[in-house]
Amino acid sequence: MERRDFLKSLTAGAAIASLTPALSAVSDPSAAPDASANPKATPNASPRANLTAGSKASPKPHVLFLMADQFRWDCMGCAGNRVIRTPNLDAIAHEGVVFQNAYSSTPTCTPARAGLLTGQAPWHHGMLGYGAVAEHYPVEMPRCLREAGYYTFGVGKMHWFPQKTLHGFHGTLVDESGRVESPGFISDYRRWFRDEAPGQDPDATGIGWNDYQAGVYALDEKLHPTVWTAQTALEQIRRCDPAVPLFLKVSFARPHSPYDPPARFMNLYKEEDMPAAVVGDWAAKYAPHADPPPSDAWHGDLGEVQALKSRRGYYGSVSFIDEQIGKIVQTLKDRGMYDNTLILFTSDHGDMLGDHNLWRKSYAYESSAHVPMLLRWPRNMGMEGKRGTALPQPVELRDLLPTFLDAAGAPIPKSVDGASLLELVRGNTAKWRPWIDLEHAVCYSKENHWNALTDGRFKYIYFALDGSEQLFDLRKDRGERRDLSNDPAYSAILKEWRERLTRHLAERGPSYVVDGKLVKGRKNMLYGPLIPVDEATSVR
Ligand SMILES: [Ca+2]
Repeated sequence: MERRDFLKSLTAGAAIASLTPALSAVSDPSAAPDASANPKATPNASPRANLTAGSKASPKPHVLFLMADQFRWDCMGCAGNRVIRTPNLDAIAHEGVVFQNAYSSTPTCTPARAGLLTGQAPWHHGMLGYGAVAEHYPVEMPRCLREAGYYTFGVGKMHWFPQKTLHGFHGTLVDESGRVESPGFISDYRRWFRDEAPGQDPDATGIGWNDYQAGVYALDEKLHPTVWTAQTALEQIRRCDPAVPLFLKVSFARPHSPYDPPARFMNLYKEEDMPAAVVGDWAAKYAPHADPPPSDAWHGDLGEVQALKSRRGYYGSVSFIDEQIGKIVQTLKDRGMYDNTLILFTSDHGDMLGDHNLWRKSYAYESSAHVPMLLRWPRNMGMEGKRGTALPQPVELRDLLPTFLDAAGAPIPKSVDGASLLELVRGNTAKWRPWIDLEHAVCYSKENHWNALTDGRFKYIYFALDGSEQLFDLRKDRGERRDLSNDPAYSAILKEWRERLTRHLAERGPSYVVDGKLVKGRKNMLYGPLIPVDEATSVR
């Protein structure tokens, strides 16, 4: 199968059952917003907003922000993948749009989440690689929605520091995948697990947080963090006041490893049906590995069979999340809120899964930096003719905050670099950015330190250590099998993109650009000068 045959994707929508909107809002006087989704869990909550129930329907659309961690752009039926089963994500695409060229500018967890929080480009929010998200930014997504009159709640993986930071949410219930980075921190999921399954080990499956191995979840699936995240979210929907606009962020910690779906999802797939890893004509240098390879290897040709095994567990994890997203959407319908809800689905980055002999993320390549992006808007916004279509413009995580504020009818702060995706749905494409910037500070190895640009047609990558370059023609070669940087037929295109990157980086000064040329061998910079400094803790 040509799994990257993306442009034909939305014909898959023909198989999707039509979604009948609920016509009347349910008024439930006992359903006032309540931060405590689970009676056994204590939400990380700041003082409650003064929420006054008015008419039955919220005057502003509810916003459901769905994200998953390390979710590849091509692992959805609506992205043209003929193997994976994602009927609920496909239904969102059928009712909305797929952004065909959506990227995470800095494709690891924390800098990607800084872009989501602030609506800014990496240089402007200040995280150029995998560091710690600042405790406060002048403009933050949950705070902006709260100030726009929303009840704001976050569920699942935030990956913020300190780990109970709210960034303006009225409350959160978090699952931090076992990470303990703040003194005494216990995630709400782990606290719940301890009460729900006393004496059991939440990590009993035995696969690490960055491992390439896959395995069936060892415990009852109702204990799995994917179920906990969805259940906690839908309890918020059941308890909320539909008259008050709701901003609900639901952030799944999977399909990030461990690739540990329950057996019924692992058994949806066979190894022989999995797409093989794609290996470019330039990628042999990443094939060698220690023997045996470390369980969390970032590179290495671990064999065709291992790539298929990893993919089977990953695909099972994706379909498991898809099922749970279906339950969240159904709860919105049951409460009569669906018709008036904007839904956005994305991820912080992808997962190489052995492509180009690489694993995990932080690379400029499609499997790592290209992310899924689906947007479904409420009925009363119109634009019916755009539903079920795909849009080619380059979009990025910085565009989410202005999209939500646009839907809320709230002003977009001047500091925001992103733009509302609804403008593209409206057909206002003339002023959209022609390309998007990507980058990552040193990660795993000093060679993995790069800047890149792409418009979804071409991708240019500049490696800071030695000044080497790569150029890919994504229209002909979405798998990035052939590096064209030394092909004379592409020399003018290469020069054009190099000059674009030079202009883009000029604002950063002589550590990046000297005499109109990109600096080779520049020093690694994890935080830029614009990162907010937390005076209380002197972090950074
Ligand atoms: Ca991540």
